[in-house]
Amino acid sequence: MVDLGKGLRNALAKITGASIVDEKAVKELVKELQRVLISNDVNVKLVFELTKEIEKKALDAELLKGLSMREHVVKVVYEELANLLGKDYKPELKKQRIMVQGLFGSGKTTSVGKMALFYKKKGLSTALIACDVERPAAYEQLEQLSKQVNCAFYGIKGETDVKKIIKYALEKTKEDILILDSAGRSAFDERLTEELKKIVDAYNPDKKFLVISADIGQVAGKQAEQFNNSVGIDGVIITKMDGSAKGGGALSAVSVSNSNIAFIGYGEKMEDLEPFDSKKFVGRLLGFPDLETLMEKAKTIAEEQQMDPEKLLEQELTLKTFYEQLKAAKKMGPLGKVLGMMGAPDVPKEFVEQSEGKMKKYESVINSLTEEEKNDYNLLKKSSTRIQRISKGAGVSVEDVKTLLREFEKAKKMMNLFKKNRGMRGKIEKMMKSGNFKLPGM
Ligand SMILES: Nc1nc2c(ncn2[C@@H]2O[C@H](COP(=O)(O)OP(=O)(O)OP(=O)(O)O)[C@@H](O)[C@H]2O)c(=O)[nH]1
Ligand SMILES: [Mg+2]
Repeated sequence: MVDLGKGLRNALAKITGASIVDEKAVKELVKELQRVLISNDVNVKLVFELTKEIEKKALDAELLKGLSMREHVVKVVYEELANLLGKDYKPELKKQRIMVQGLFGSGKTTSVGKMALFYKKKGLSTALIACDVERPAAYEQLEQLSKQVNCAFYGIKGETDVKKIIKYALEKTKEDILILDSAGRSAFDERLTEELKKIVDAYNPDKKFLVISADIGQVAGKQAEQFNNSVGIDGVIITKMDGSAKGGGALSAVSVSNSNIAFIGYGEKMEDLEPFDSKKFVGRLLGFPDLETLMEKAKTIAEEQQMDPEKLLEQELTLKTFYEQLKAAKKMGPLGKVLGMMGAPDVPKEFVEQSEGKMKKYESVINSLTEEEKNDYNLLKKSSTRIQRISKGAGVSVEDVKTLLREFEKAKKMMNLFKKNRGMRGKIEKMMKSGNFKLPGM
């Protein structure tokens, strides 16, 4: 089974890599998306509705508005996926009472600790209340977590009456955010409903969150309904989104069950929790955290830097303009994301880091050049004294300077070749217009 994010990125890479984006390419993309989503446990009916919508909008020229066909298609996929996942959650930063409910091992206690840390980081005082009166070591587990995130803790060891514990906690607490941990069950039943009702009566919570583990997939929708019909829920926390191929199923099922996703847990550490933000979530799945911003940037930078192939080819390539072009690419954000957007999925981390490091070195080298040298590369070509001087001035090795010069030479040769060879020029222009070109040496 393909990992959801990777599958989606690969599907999109086909579009960004296609020489022309037409109806056929869109249909192929749609087919691929269906395959990826279904193999990731998303409801089949939902998948077909979604992909129908994507196909319709992708082929609707009216929506193009200043984007290339390629950008437009990527944007449609991104927006429709975000739509599928439902509303965002914006946690209110004010005094409130929160409680969690859910089945055994769904991640309730962990999520309680994570939320405490989340609100603490926002500057609110937080306290945990131990109301899991079923599991023997539940009290100690929560107390331990409270120490770990450094917040208040209320509980009565050995007490089995949740009302007594809540009364005690409410009398003592002065904190802004109260978060109550409750007991799980192996399955939803009457006894659990009774216990939850007692808690709700005594505690009068502002937020009742249901905690569901992502690895149960589409069953998540049914669970959300069951709990909602019991004491009601104000949102769902989906845990274990890390390393679960069924995550897509859980997410989509919850959002169509009329429940909103409140938080996503994606690891065992206390930091691994985020309020649900559908666009951010999809952006991350697709490999670019903020696709809209990135697209905006890519567009304005292309305009600013005249990355129009015609103009690029007219411009004399000097060390200075070469660096300007590299910088333009860098401005778009971490290289990995830019390359991702240009159709290279899952760029290896080492490659990205190396290139970022290389850019810093290039920058120092360029800054150590005289104006003369910037405009006339031949001055450097055979002068080892100049190269020595630059290496010292830039604080990089002689080899680094030579590498930059080699790459520049390559770029220059390439440019000259394009200018001479009309056929080749046509090809490269197409490639550049498609946004699918590589900068030399990167
Ligand atoms: N990988 C991963 N593990 C998680 C996540 N959330 C919780 N866990 C792990 O899941 C296990 C169960 O978590 P708990 O928080 O104890 O679950 P619970 O719902 O309180 O369980 P009971 O109290 O027994 O009903 C623990 O080993 C947690 O570390 C998550 O987002 N990602
Ligand atoms: Mg627990």
